[in-house]
Amino acid sequence: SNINVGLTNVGPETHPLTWRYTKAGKSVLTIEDYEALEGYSALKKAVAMQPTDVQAEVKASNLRGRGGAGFPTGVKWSLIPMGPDAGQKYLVCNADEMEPGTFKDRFLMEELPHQLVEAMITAAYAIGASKGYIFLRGEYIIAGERLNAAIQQATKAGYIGENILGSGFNFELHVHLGAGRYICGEETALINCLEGRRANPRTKPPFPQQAGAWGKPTIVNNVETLMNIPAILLRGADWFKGLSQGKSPDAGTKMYGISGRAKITGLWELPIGTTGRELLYTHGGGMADGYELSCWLPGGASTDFLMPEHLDLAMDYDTIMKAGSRMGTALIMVVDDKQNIISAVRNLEQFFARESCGWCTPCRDGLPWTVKILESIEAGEGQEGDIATLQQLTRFLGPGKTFCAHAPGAMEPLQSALKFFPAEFAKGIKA
Ligand code: L3W
Repeated sequence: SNINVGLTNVGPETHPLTWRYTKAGKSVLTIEDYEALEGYSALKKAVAMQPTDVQAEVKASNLRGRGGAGFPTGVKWSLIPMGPDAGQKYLVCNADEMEPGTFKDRFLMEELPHQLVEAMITAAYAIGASKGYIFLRGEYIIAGERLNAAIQQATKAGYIGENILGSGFNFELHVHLGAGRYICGEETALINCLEGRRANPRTKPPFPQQAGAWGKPTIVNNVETLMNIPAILLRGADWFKGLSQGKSPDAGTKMYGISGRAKITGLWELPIGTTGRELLYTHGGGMADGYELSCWLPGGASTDFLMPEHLDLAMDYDTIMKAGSRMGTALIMVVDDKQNIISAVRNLEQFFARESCGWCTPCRDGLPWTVKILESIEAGEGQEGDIATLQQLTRFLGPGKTFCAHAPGAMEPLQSALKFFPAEFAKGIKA
């Protein structure tokens, strides 16, 4: 992998996600190498427990979804019907990582494919799902090859298939390649795509836990979320809760990252609650020489910009929410003082406009309109009233006005840029 990973001296007691990679000093691709590093021991422990007890341990750990929304994983699992009459259920891993500036799941899958496979078998046991799918971004060729190889090895070793480890539990696992659409990362669009339908989001409720893939109860979890499960089972919920820092109840560690003009860009597994300043200055070495920080996106393109004065906030879900943004994927994008903020926002909105599925009118028509206005402001050709129109669009495309979170997410960088950089927008209006 060409992803720069800043890991030193980490171990299983502090780094549930990446310690095997550091310990091995390289990717852990074969089942032998993985088993030599406690691999599949969490699954062995889990199948000796009642599925609902596995669920209870995950709920007690306070693990929250790492795809961006931070929904409590144990709560999500507890909404799936259990018992002998529950019928067919599915476990789906959302590996359609396409959030701009986000490359954590790619690293985890490429370097530690067995950890995701073990996590999925364990999670499937806990929720009683006999079929699992890894919905993988189509461009993630290496991850696909390594996951398929890991699934083959795990099947040969008896961890996948019939009567796993004598527990009576049966499970099959498949990698399903996406075709390169951002909207497939929205869980209901993902489910439609998996079924071979057009990837439009579905209305919620019903949530997938009640009616997901092929109308059956389905749990959709992000790659990073799932890859915490083996360590939670091996070391316990209290240990996991003790890994985070800061005041929030958020538990565990997080893959944090940096892109943009920092000295060092890449990925770090750090305690949840690490500040933006520690991330950027201690791990990223600060801004590149000759550049100053203008603003930053805390977690992908669909979050609100924060300013340098927000760097001392703990990067956890609630603290960043209170500051007016969202932690999202926690891979920050830094914008420097030489970058035209209008061009940066136009670039993001072009991405969102291109990736709209076109299902609902505000998103399909509102995003290209947003881009058109931003292009004219960028060119210094903005008309009187354009800024007010952009403000209005942030409301018309905001939460509750569209079928899914795509357009509201797209409005986050725009609304915050309008708030923090009014003079830059005004400069683009023709006198
Ligand atoms: C049962 C309820 N379940 C919510 C479940 C829901 C879903 C999860 C989150 O994603 C995020 C955004 C960006 N009963 C429930 C319930 N759930 N209420 O919880 O749901 P929600 O609606 O909060 O968020 P969402 O619409 O699923 C939006 C992030 O996704 N994003 C892109 C991320 C991209 C990547 C990537 O490329 N790796 O992660 C774009 O917006 O951060 O927070 O499972 O069913 N009452």
